[in-house]
Amino acid sequence: MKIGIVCYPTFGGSGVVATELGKGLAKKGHEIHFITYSQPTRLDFFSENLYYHEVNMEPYPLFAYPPYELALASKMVDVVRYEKLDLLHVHYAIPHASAAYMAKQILKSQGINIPVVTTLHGTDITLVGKNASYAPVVTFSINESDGITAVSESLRQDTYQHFDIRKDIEVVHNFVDLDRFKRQAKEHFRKAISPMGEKLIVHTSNFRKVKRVDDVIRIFHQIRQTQPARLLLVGDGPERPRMEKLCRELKICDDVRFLGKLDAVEEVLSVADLFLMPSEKESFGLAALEAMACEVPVVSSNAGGLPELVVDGVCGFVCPVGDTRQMTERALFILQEENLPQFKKNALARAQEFDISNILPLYEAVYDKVLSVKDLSTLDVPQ
Ligand code: GMT
Repeated sequence: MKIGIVCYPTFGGSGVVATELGKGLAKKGHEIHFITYSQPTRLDFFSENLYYHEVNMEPYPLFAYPPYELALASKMVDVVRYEKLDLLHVHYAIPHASAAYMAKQILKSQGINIPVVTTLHGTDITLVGKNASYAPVVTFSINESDGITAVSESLRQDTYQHFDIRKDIEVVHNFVDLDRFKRQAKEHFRKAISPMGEKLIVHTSNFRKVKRVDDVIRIFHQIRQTQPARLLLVGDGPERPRMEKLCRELKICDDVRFLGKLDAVEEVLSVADLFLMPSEKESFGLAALEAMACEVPVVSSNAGGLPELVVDGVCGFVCPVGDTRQMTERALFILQEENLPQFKKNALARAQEFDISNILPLYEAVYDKVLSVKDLSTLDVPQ
């Protein structure tokens, strides 16, 4: 198949899922065309089946807000037409689903029928999408998609609840490439960070409010009163200055390292004992899955799709959003020497269920389905 993938090329989970999906499909022999405004973060190598088309924006003094959606739709038209794509798969509804709708209509006027699959990732529904500024367009463009997927059952339900959707939404969970995300021997790194054998606790996010990084720091502060530990924070974002201030107030700066945006997050996860994800909203929790693949148990909130990933009491614990006391108790339980090895083993076993090889065929099935409907719609039906 020749597939166009539209996504945000940045560090966010939706971009990661889209890029890894494209890479996985290319390995299986599909021809993948990424259409984005810059090279996706994890697409930094050459492969014969992978193509990249940059969306160009012409600046003009009149444009207080450059019309990205129009440039994107025009690029989609171009790529579908000249690369003869079979379908478009857009990740994150805003503005990708509506740009795809526009491209589809333009192509239709040129006699080309291109099916569109939209994957909903989370905040496009639970936060930004349901805002009145976007909701009518989001509702319309989801309904106009030929296939719709959501990354968890929770997100599927949220979508039906907040929008008037009249089509089936299929759940296709996030996935992980276990060849990349696996525990590596990084003992020298561990020794450097925890010279006295302190337990290593990791959190990865884009430091937005919705991630509740302050809960991470407060949980760590409480853990540290019982258990010697260090906290590694991977990622960056708007909340970081506030978090640095909080560490200073709690006088824990010496035990907290802000590592910034790291590409090789699996190296940090390889030395971790525990991963914290206390998010306010989390449609799936890809970062937690990547941690589990590296044999790191997770203490998370019960937001969104997290309970679909973290099996309570088996590979970690799921606690009410904001209940830092319960999260601390659960974390201390996991970190006990007699419990930790089993939790680590269970974390890996759970992650294996979400291996890319199990999830990719589900997306291929969605593609087959929309293409078979397309084939029927292009048949010449006698009048
Ligand atoms: O979590 C983020 O802030 C990034 C965000 C995104 O849209 O890029 O991630 C969302 O999509 C991921 C991949 O499907 C999910 O694993 C995350 O749970 C989801 N984030 C939220 O719902 C907050």
